[in-house]
Amino acid sequence: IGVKPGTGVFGAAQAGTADSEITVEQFKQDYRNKVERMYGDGLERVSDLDKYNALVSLVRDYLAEPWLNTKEKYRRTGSKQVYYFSIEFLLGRLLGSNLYNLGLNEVCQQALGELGMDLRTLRQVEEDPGLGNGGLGRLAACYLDSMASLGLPGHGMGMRYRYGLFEQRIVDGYQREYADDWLMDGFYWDVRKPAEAVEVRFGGNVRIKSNGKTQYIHEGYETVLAVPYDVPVVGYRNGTINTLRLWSAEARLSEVVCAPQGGSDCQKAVEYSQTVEELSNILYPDDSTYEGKALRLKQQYFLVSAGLQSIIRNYRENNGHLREFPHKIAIHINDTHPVLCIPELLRILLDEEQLTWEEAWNITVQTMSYTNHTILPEALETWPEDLFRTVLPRIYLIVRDINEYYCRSLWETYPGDWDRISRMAIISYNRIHMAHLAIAGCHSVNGVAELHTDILKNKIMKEFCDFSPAKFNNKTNGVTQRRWVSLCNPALAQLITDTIGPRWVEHPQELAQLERHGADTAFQHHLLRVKLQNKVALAKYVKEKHGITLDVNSIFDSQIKRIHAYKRQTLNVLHIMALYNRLKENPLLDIEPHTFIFGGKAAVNYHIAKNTIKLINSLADLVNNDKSIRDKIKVVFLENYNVSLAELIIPATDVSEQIPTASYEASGTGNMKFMMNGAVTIGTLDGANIEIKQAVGEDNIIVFGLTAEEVLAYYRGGGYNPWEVYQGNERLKQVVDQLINGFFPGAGDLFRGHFDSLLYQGDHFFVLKDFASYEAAHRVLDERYKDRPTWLKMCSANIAHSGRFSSDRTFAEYATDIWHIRPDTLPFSASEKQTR
Ligand code: GPU
Repeated sequence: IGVKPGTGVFGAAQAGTADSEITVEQFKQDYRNKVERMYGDGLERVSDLDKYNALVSLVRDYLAEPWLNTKEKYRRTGSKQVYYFSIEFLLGRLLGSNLYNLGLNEVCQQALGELGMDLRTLRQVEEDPGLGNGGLGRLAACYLDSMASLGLPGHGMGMRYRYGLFEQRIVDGYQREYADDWLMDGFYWDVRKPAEAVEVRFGGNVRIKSNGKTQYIHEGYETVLAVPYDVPVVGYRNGTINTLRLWSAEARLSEVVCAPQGGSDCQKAVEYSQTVEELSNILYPDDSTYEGKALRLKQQYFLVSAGLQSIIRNYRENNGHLREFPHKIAIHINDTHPVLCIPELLRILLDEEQLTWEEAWNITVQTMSYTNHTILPEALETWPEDLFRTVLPRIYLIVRDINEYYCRSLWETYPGDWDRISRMAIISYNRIHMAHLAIAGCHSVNGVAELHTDILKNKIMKEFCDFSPAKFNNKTNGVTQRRWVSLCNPALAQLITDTIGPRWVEHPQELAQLERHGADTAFQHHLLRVKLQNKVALAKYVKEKHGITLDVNSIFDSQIKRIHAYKRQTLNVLHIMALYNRLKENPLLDIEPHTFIFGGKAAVNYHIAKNTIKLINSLADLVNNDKSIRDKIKVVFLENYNVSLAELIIPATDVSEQIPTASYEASGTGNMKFMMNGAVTIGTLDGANIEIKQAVGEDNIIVFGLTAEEVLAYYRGGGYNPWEVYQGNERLKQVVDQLINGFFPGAGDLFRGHFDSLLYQGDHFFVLKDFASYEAAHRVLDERYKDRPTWLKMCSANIAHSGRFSSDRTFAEYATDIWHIRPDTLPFSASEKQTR
């Protein structure tokens, strides 16, 4: 099959479509025509935005045929379809990744070059669709890429928020939030499908009608129109184009305007449409916490109901009885946010299909699977029963029935054990426990890294696991090497391909071949050059955006992620302060120059996290302007961290900071992206860090700090005494005191909250406890860095062993273990794929 790099082939004979090739000449012509037809003007006279839009539109034209063919093929073969429901999809920019996956990157680059344009510039015109907060949303996006690239019939169901995650600006060191108006200039990737809109019902009441058979009549409800927008999800050079369906809330205005007798009531109609559209207006900007707001519950039901109705409508068009449903459809619930899929499917099967409870329940459980992403108690969603009943009266009754059914089955195993049953119940103390609902209603429950799954099984969900051990399993997260190496670090991708050939892009486990080259001087030399080039690019950005000059020969040490107490940005800060103090005491101190890079957003109401941002910026001001330390250290906080910024920072980083309090970070995925780009991790034994250590071996990662077991043992014993640690470590005492003693000019009592949490509130996240060990780990790191050949060997080992952290691996595991998609129902068998 003619997949020749550089010729722009996006054909897919293996998927049964015609092979088609776009030459540079063809591309140029198509593009000129496109611009002229869209804007009625010549290429020379339109803006960059117009050029970008025209390019997207052209790419859309090119992928129309394989998109249609993929849909037809799924219909024809009747293969089982997977729907991944997620309240967040953090896609990042799509132009680059779509061109790359279509195999059109080089053609497009060359064609635009010949037209006097630059693809990179146009790629930067694109707004980041920020339809997610962080790890959970980005994971969903990586999975979409892998499903399509593996040729799996897997689709996304999500929300088309009018405003994405807020834009962060730093004003005087503080975070300020601005609306993310990402749709302002239009979004040309998706297709609005008004004909496929469905109605979602809220409020009202349920009347029970009994004539032989009980019927539930939902009345007096309010209807919201759910309109789908389909985004193509392009597989890597395999002709597969899956669909991400994003739902938007709209009002049926015509009905309102016409309703009142004696003239229209436009004012009311407008108000009404605003309240309806509020539903899909904003993404809740919280990470790993939830706010019990009615609007959020409505959003969750809106997504679930719209998504399920459209799946069932489509199923009915192509299949027979709903009894076969679990053989044809798998529904995956990404954390508890879409867990109402369970009662909603039951509602359809019971009320609309008139199935018996047993039948409906079995179909539901066989169809549904659930991933848990955190053990943080504040993230485990529960809803007040009253609110739930008011907003979703019919669903409430169904959840009550599920609760009764589940509790009865618990009773059979644990007769008389009321305590246990009330702890495990779905409804207890007037609250509805969404995780319990998920466990009861799914055939599979998985954690996202081995340690995390162990903690679920042995602690957080122990009683559920004792009751139904077969449901519980682990699926360690992964990230797509296409976006996170090929696209964001093309120089590294080229070096890898030059060294071991191109197969690693589709078979990332082949990266292991790099191991042999790790000690090779020529390879090391190239690796160093690639890193330097990426550092230069980042330094250029930092200079332009923040006016700070970075030393590209310094160690780039990055901690980029949401700001959260458990992720311990504060530990990083205290260590930098201590380093700074040492330099002040001894300006001749022989240390490697360091650049400490931070980025991340804090939830809008998370005050201490917002103050951590101010703390980092205060430290940056102090350090960067102190001539006496002769630029040995620099600190930068990069504003508005998002997917695109990550694509710039990660390839330029030497040291990856993964330092959460052990047991708290379910997996982490940034750790994997850094590793693939040859950064060395300094980290705690938490989440996937543990598996990274297993993969690279202990010489190629620097670990420190308490283990999860130790942390949990301290909690059982009522915590630890931070004062002892503080009194016993001079350097640590100094930096902790500096939080409040005027060290930061003009800060006054700003950082008193941090100080108090460390000393007076028991240092819940063991920052002081882990400090000495963290400092020691940093010294080891510096030693290794000084010995450049050793360091470069460590970097290569990280790249070489990153294959198992590809989301392709994760997804193949989900497909076989959870969704039971057999290889023979795949569009092409594993062996065929090998021989392509
Ligand atoms: N995570 Br719950 C989020 O990003 N947001 C959430 O609301 C919840 C979890 C993260 C975990 O914190 C992180 O450890 C994990 O790697 C990621 O989900 C994907 O599983």
